[in-house]
Amino acid sequence: MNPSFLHNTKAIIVSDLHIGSRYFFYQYFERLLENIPEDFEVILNGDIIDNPYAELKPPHQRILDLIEKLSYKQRVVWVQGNHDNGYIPRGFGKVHFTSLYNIEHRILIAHGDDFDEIMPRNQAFIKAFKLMHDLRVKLGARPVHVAQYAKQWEAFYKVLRKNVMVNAVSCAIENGYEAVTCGHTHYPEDRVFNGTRYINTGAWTEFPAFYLHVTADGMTLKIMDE
Ligand SMILES: [Mn+2]
Repeated sequence: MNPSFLHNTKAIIVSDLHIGSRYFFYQYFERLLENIPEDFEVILNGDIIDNPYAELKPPHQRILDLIEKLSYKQRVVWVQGNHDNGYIPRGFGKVHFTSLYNIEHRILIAHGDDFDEIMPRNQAFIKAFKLMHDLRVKLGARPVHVAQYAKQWEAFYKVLRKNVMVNAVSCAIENGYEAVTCGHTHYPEDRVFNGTRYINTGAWTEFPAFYLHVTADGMTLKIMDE
């Protein structure tokens, strides 16, 4: 078979925009959107909206409007995460909502919360953690997203990251994918585990932000730092 026929999808994959969160770097994301060629699929891999029920400030609403606009020109896929699970805005352009996606069996695309066995089981811990984080911000520390704050607890954070990666890779292998991409951990990384490539696209609540660039030639985790 002709490999260019097999690998003809071009795509940009991002995760964890957290639109509505005060930490969302909307200016950088708007710049990325403006520069995506029309022959690329745009795949939004979960936690795109921080809180589906909160009202959005104009620059954040603008990003949603731009995504909707884009969906009339090119394929836009919104893979749901834990923050935007079940969120399907009415009449939201031609955006295709799903809980799981893939590109030609090359890469499995999942937000990652389904692979996370740690966070959902530790609701009490997370509550306490958010409380500590809020308190710290109130006491005058530089405000950061709670996930960024969690990175200071290195051992805990490592376990969390690894758990998502191990389960994501097992799922990719079981279903015959060469690679898997997730978000959820807010930790960008591109590595090989058990012979399978695992790419995490990080989060747009931290600088620099990342996106996965997929073409016939390969997949590259790119940095958006200007
Ligand atoms: Mn997230």
